[in-house]
Amino acid sequence: MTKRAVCPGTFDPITNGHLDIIERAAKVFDEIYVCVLNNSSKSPVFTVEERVELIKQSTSHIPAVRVESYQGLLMDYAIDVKADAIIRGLRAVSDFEYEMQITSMNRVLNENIETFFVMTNNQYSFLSSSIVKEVAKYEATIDDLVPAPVAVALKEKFRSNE
Ligand code: COD
Repeated sequence: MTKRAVCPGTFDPITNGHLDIIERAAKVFDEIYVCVLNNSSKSPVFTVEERVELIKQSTSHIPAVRVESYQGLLMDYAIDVKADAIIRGLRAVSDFEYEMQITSMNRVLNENIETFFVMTNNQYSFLSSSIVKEVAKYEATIDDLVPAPVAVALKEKFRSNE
């Protein structure tokens, strides 16, 4: 039976840390639905359409991946696409409290869709979209931190904001 997982996030923008989680999830699940959702505590720099496009370009080498966006609850999306699981990444203890909270809430909403955590790859343990944007703003090199299309988009974004 086909096993389908959702990899949800803000992805503002997708980094090599996100990509690593998606690639590793694709080794275990048959289909990965990467979904751009709204995190009400964040103010994204890239539009939803830009984020979806950057994820599509960055994951084109993984046939199991499909990229979408959704305006609403993650659990409603997971139910809509008939997902078996939700995949989240964990970097540090600091991630744990937030992840625990949203996982518990999602379990209240629907206890049949399990959340699985993938531990960060050591080389990406410090990496976040925020830190990448901060560095890119000052025109430092980010080429080893993000997929190539994202590096180009970040340079463009901050150049056009000057
Ligand atoms: N290494 C490993 N994992 C990483 C790394 C890295 N370097 N960087 C990020 N990750 C992981 C994060 O831990 C997370 O699991 C995932 O990648 C996505 O990260 P972000 O930062 O892009 O996305 P978030 O955490 O802002 O996403 C939050 C959601 C948008 C999923 C959440 O707010 C949500 O579900 N929103 C929809 C509304 C909803 O359902 N709300 C109720 C939830 S209870």
